[in-house]
Formats: sequence, C-alpha cells, structure tokens
Amino acid sequence: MAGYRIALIPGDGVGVEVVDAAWSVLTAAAGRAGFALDHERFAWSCRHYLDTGRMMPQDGIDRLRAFDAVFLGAVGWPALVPDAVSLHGLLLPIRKAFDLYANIRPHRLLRGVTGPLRAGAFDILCVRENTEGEYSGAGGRVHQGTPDEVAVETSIFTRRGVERVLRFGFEQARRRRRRLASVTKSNAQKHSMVFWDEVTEQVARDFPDVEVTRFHVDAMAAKFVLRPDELDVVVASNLFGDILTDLGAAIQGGLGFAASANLNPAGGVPSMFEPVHGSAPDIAGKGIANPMAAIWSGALMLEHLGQPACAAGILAAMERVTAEGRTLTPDQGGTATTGEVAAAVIAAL
Ligand code: GGG
Repeated sequence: MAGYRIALIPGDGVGVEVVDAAWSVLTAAAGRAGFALDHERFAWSCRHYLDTGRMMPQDGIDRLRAFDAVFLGAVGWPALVPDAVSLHGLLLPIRKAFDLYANIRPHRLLRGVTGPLRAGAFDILCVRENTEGEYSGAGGRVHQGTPDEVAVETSIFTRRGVERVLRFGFEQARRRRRRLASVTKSNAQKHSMVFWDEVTEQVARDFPDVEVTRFHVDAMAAKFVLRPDELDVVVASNLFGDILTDLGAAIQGGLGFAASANLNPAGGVPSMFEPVHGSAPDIAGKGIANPMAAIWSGALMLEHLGQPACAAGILAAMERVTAEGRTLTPDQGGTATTGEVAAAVIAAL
C-alpha cells in the first residue's frame, strides 16, 4: 500500500483547528482510496518562540527534509511575537530552504458560494513567486530611533528566479485555458519590473500556444473585480501575488476558501501546503474557523503526491457541502463548527 509521511505544523491560532479538521478529511479520503497518510506533529509556533527563543529549532529544516510534504496551518500571534519575527522565523525559512519557488493559489467559486461579485465566472490560478522579490529580507535600518533614521528594503529579482516561475506559470496555463497574464508595475519600477517584462517575453517564445498579456498590478486588481472571466493563469512577484491573492480570496467567498501550495516542481524536497489565511486571533479557540481552505490545501498536497483522483474526490465533496448550504461556518452565514464542516465533507466523500 502506498503511504506518505507528512510533517504537520499547525502553528498559531486557528491554524491548529483547521489543520486538525483538514487532517481528519485527508486521512478519511486516503483510507477510502487505499493509501496511508502518516504524520508527525511539530508544535513550532509563537508559543514555541516564547519558550525557546526560536519559532522552530535550529535543526528544524533538517528534520522536515525527511518528509514527503509539510502541511502548515497559520503563523503569527502579534500579541506575543511581532509578525515580522514569526513570519521570518518559520514560514519564509521553509519556503527558502526547500526552494519552494512556485506558490500556487487557486481561486474558484465553489457551487453554492456566491461571493461579493455579480459576475458568475471566477476561476483563476495565481502563481506567486515565492522565494525572492520583495520578500527577500535584504535591507537594514540605521540611526534607529533618531530623526535621521533610514530603513531600506531591497527587492531581489534574479534571472533564474523570474524565469523559472514564469516557465512554471506557462506550463500551468497549458494544462488550463492557455492564457497567462504577467503582473508588474514596470512603468514605476523601471529596473526589476522592466526586467520581469523582458523575461516574460523571452519565456513566452517557448510557449507560442499560450496567449500572453501584461498588466500593471493596479490594473490587474481592477480586472479581478470587473472582468475575471478573461483571466486564466496570473503570474506575479512575491508581494504583488500576496496582495492579489487576498483579493482573489475575497471574491471566491473569503479567506476561508483560499488554498495554497508552495512547490518545488523539481522535487527531492518536501513541498509545503497551507491555507492562505493567518491565525485569526479574533476567532481562535472558538471552533468556528472555516476549514475549507485547509482541506483544499490538503487536496493540493495529495494531487502533488500523486493521488489526483483522491484530491478531486475531496474537492467534489467540499463542493457538495457548499452547494447544499446546510453545514457552513459563520463566515458563510451558517452556524456550523469547524469540526462539523469537516464531518460533512467526510460524509460527502
Ligand atoms: N497560513 C499561513 C499564514 O499564516 N500566512 C500568514 C501570512 O502572513 N503569510 C504571508 C505569506 O504568505 O507570505
């Protein structure tokens, strides 16, 4: 029997609740499909930081290396640890250490979910560059606390980094509706983003069957709202992708539905799967967080691990639950708990 070993990092806040709920769905689906999902749980979080001074142990990356995938909940608890410390102490180091350069975020309205727009069709795959760009962490501060203080945050775009994420985006477009929109702000950012446009043009020559368009990020934000039906695959830098995918999440019914996969398409290292949402301190511990984003992220993980039929079955079960509309968490106008939604998805499998 095939089997996979998954490192579970529930993290902070609702991360714990949605990971538990999603894991119950994933193991149920795996059991029905005839493969095993084993896990080891890592309590790396802001609480761990308070106890040890680190978001994860020094050998954390080496310990994760042995797994087939990492499944993460949420990172951040600003009342205890500054967000910049928690993000740079757990999430970003894993992405960088395993070179998980393609962050894919599917935005689609599940049946029964209306979202805030009147337009019906909403089915976009965002590919966000995930290891460099604006989140490189390069920079510094001098003269801190004085009127002469200076803060510098340097975006880093390498040919290797930009080319490979665009290439990945084009390959995704080939599997979908063969349209790719590349997002920059190359009128204002005349070095990095003009470079991105040039690389887009070069890579596009290898994909003559894919229609390419270029957008400035502000225009793309409007396009998401006004004509999303004209979009298929959208490729953007780390920051622009991060922002646009929260907009995508809102349009698909909220962050409770926004799933993501941090992929190293070359393999040989664990890729990481996580809902887009954060730890949501306002509702943490109440048992009402929407687990759909985490369940969907789990489905992306199973697809990546070579179980596409099982992944599709989970998506179909989720959609049965949303279409029926009886078991929904409060963010969707319902009264169900996180666990009840997971149980409904399992029943619908
Ligand atoms: N579910 C992962 C999480 O906690 N995300 C919060 C966040 O701020 N992420 C930033 C990012 O994805 O770069």
